[in-house]
Formats: sequence, structure tokens, C-alpha cells
Amino acid sequence: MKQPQEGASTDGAATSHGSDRDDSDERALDHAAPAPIPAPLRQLVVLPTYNEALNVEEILGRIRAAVPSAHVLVVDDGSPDGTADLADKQRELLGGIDVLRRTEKNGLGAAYCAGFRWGLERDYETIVEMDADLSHDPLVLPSLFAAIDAGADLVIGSRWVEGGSVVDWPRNRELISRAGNWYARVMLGFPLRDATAGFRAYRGSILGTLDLTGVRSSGYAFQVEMAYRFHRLGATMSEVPITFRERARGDSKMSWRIVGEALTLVTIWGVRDRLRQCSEWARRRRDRA
Ligand SMILES: Nc1nc2c(ncn2[C@@H]2O[C@H](COP(=O)(O)OP(=O)(O)OP(=O)(O)O)[C@@H](O)[C@H]2O)c(=O)[nH]1
Ligand SMILES: [Mg+2]
Repeated sequence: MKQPQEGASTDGAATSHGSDRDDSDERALDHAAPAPIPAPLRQLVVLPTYNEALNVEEILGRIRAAVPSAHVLVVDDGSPDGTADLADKQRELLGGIDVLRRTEKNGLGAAYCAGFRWGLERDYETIVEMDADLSHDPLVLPSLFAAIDAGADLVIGSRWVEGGSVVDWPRNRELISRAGNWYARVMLGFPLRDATAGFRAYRGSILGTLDLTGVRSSGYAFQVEMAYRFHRLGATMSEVPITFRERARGDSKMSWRIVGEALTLVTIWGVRDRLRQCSEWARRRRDRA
């Protein structure tokens, strides 16, 4: 796939780069030996942020410490609290970070899709998504990458498999999450225990086959939609247990609208699947008659 030019943007957004090179270096190389073939880019962590000024520096430091060779892309939707500027400071300090500055808050799904496209354009082999609010522990990242290396196409950091847990989460949030996941499992026919989780790794070669422009969902529904699309492709999916911590700083963007969106879309997809199955069954009966 083609490498976008330095300073090129995804979705018209501006990116600040972790490795700015001098043009004169490029010219000097013109007469030298052929440029070495770049090593394949392996691991990208996409971190969506909206008003995470209280968390972004710490999460970036912890990701860098946990997986020093992974690249990180912060996707900020014009946070008024200066999150993107703080991320840029960490970029200069730590390296291996890019900041994609988008101008409008268009929801988590759109931010993730912009981040995925950025990574796919650069041929990353594994693309991780995680929250910036410290709910997801970066120390889990090596096990997500290892599961992809072992053959999985989608690996979910799961609260609801054996060994998984939540800390400081209100009981009603836990009930909504468990019930929503049960409903998604029944309606969509996949075996996942935590399809709404936002801590997961995708195999880039499979992610790249999806039409991301067709993704409409934004919150929990986005996570379910991606898992459902992988399931329909027959992809290998697995879950690793995580401990999820309620955010300690900053405001949640969760809302009843996001829960409603997930319920509505899961119902539509589930009913559509059953109608498809019925018409397939009727067609086969007709063919046999
Ligand atoms: N770029 C971008 N990031 C967002 C948007 N909405 C939420 N985020 C980020 O997505 C991550 C998850 O959002 P949260 O507010 O923590 O939502 P949540 O984890 O579902 O809900 P809580 O459990 O209450 O924290 C965080 O890193 C947010 O900053 C958005 O519209 N655009
Ligand atoms: Mg959160």
C-alpha cells in the first residue's frame, strides 16, 4: 500500500509526526547506496481522546513503558481542554507518537475509523484500540499482541471471561454491560463474552478488508459492530481477561443515547440475520420441491 506523504492528512485532519526528517538528509541519500527496505511496521495503538487532559500524559508514558516498540496514534477531536497539545508534548519527549487532530467531535466510532485508516495506509500489521482514561492497563498490551501473533484476527481484553474483573464500577454499569453482552451474543450468534469492550487488537490484513466508510455506530455499538463484522468474515476471535478500572479523572462520555444506539443496532442486525436465514431456508425448500 502507498505511504502517505509527510504531513499528509487522514479525513482532512492534521498529523504531527514523531520522526521529522530534514530534507537535506534525503538529498544526501540520493547518491548513496540504494535505500534499505524499511522493516514492516508492526504494532499501532490507537488512542481516541476527548477532554482527557488529566489522563493523556500518564497513559502515553505507561504505553511507551509497556510496549516500547509499538507506535501510538492519538486521535483527538478538537478537545477544548488542550489534550492534543499535551499529547504533542509527550510526542516530543517520548517519540514513537503521532497526534491526529480532528476539528469536530463526531463520536468514538468515527475517531477510531480515522485512526484505523491512518494505520492501514501505513501497513501496520496489528492495530490496537484502547481508552485514554486509564481504565485499560497498558501492561495487557503484550498479551494482546501475542494473541495476534499466535493466530487470532481479533483479540478482546475482556471483563467477563474467567479471570476478568471490574474495579470501582457502579453495580448498575456492570448489570447494563453484562445484560448488553448477553443480548448481543444471543442476537448475533457469536461466542464473545465482552463484545462491547474497547480494549482490543485487530489483525491489520483483516481490518483492511472491511469497508470502514459504512460504519455508522459510535459508542458501544461500534465495538459490537466491529466484532460482528469479524465474526461474519469467519475470523478467529479470542478474549484475554483484563481488570477494568473506572476512570478516576475526567468525565465519562457514556450516555443513555449510546446504550440505546447499541440496543437498536444489535436488534436490527439480529432480526436481519434471522430474516436472511429464513429466506435461505425457504429458497432451499423450493429448490428441493
Ligand atoms: N476522539 C474522540 N474520542 C472520544 C470521543 N468520545 C469518547 N472518546 C474517548 O474514548 C475513550 C472512551 O470514552 P469514555 O468517556 O471513557 O467512555 P466509556 O469508557 O465508554 O465510559 P466510562 O466507562 O464511563 O469511562 C476515552 O479515551 C475518550 O476520551 C469522541 O467523540 N472523539
Ligand atoms: Mg472510559
